[in-house]
Amino acid sequence: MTGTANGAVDEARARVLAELRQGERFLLVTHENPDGDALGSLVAMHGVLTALGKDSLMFMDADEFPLPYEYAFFRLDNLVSIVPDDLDERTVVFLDCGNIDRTPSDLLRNADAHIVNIDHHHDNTRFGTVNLVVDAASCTAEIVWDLMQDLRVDPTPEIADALYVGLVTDTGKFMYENTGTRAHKMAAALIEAGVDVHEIYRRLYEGMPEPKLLLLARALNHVQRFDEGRLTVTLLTREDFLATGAEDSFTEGIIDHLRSVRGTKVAAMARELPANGDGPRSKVSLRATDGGGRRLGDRTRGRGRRTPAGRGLHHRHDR
Ligand SMILES: [Mn+2]
Repeated sequence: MTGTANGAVDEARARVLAELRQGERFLLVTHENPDGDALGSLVAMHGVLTALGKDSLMFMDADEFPLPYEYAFFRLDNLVSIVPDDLDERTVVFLDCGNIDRTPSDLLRNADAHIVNIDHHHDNTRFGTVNLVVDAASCTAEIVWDLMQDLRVDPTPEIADALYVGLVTDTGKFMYENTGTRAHKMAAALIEAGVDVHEIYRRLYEGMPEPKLLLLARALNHVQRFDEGRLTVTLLTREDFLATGAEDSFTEGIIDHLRSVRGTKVAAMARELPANGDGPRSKVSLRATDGGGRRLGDRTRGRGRRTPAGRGLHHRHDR
């Protein structure tokens, strides 16, 4: 990547550029429960490949829909929820996905696919045929932005908006420790390309459904503190979701309230997930406050559908 002394990254970057230039057909993939950077990188890369005249399809599992309300504005033309028959002939581009187990489709996981893995998680398992893992990047959108310069693709309004969503969400509105001059320079360039900053803010952070507020109220009501306040914890049961009408994705951001309480070293939120055929399931999210609120991990417990060990541990900047 420009400005780094890391030869391995530079080499990977050159290989990825060659893959993007030479490939004709692509399938773009991101992690399950996609966040702003996942969706933003996906949509932006799709725009870039389309601008280059390539055949690009975005893949997302049907279970991901409806998307969380804050991301519902993304236009997802050319999105498929079934892995296409010509997978063997497509270059599969993974974006913002630290571990192939975070892919909802078993087919993608098991196939002998030709994979280009573009990510910023430091513990990315490098599962691709080519791996461009830039842990100095604030978000995957920043890596896409960097590649675009060499591919000589100008940001369309749609690409610019998508990149900006990735940038603003993964940097905590430019406040997490991963925010450097590069993030701000990218923001400036995107604003020059036409991003309406306040409009994006409104889409992402206003228009909260009332059930989300009610769920937050319950979560705050259930707060407990342990070890002289070093551990701040809350719990949400199925009853809390049913009574408020909240969806699971409405838990997003609750843990930040716990983390910000003075004296807290670790914040934790446990929640019950809807039972499936295999019985009750729950999930615990953890954040540490040193290092700007590092994500320690999310664990799903029970015999649920997706329970690979350590799931979520690979997301230092995933917030
Ligand atoms: Mn990310």
